[in-house]
Amino acid sequence: MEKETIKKNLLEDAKTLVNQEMLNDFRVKYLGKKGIVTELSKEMKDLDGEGKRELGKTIQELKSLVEETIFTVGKELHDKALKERLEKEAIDISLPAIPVVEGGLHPLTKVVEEIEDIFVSMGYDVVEGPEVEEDLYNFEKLNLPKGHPARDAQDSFYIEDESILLRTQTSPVQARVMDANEEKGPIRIICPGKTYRRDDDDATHSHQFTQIEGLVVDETISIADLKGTLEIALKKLFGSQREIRFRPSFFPFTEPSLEVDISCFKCGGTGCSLCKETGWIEILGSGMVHPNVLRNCGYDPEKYTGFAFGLGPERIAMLKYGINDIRSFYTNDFRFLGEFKRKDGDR
Ligand code: 2NL
Repeated sequence: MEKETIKKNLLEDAKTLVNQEMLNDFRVKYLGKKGIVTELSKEMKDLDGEGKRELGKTIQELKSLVEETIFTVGKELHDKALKERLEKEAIDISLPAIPVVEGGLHPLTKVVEEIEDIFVSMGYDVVEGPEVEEDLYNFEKLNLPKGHPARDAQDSFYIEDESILLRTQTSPVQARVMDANEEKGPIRIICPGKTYRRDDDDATHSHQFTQIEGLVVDETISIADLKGTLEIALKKLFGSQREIRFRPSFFPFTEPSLEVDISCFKCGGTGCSLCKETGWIEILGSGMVHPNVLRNCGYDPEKYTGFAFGLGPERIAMLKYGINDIRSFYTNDFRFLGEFKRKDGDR
């Protein structure tokens, strides 16, 4: 075949290629074993000199044409297929989204973490301890010997016999820290956790509740440290405008003991339903660690003094969020728990 005709046909063929299969046939037709260009090269052996060089050039030109066509058309086909696939698989952003059920922190967790953060910022360690406790740590070491009238208010759940029980307060954790401290050196801790008392549940009582207690022990701790620390902590927790009031009280493990009130954060102290028209809200109990407690835990009360305090996160959360039934914290009603998602700029 005349080489000009071959070239003309080749270019005509190139225009008709619309899929990979045709592209393949096209390659075979020209460059295959019995392809047109292959056949043409067989004529080389009958030529010499100028003729050979000219045919060689022609063959090279035809080969390049076939290869370029395959490359260009191949790329076009690939791009077209990709474009079609992308269009077909495109996401319809006008469709309504599938709602994501987002969890949130439990209101008690929020209160506990907020208080932990305040005390950690003042250099306290957070310490946890066992919920199944020995009478020794839950009562004895805390100046509550057997037969002490204050034990009546802290009836517990007993394991096997009365010497092992569910802790009625978090103080045993602090007694354990003091006991275990070999150097009998300074202590600055906050102990949050679950506690248990044998109570009949109602709107304000729960047989299981949460407590946070704090303890500071060192050589020069005075009641001024107690007052200053609690004033700073409570202002951080309830706002710098709050006033703090200390009233004398009694706890078996502290002497003297102080009840701590803040000016009502709802009415500012003028009197309302939240503060029962008193202008004050009772927040925590505190005191100077009783010398017997220090001694029972291996600290010399002549050398060391300390202060301690305890508060109930349920009460704080109820006041803060206007919750009127303590049982709401434990019944896991999603409608209740959902109220606490993403509020007051929390995590
Ligand atoms: C309250 C009162 C209080 C303590 C807890 C404590 C612990 C040790 C030694 C001395 Cl190891 N005291 N804890 C002291 C005073 C009050 O809790 O009303 N809690 C809800």
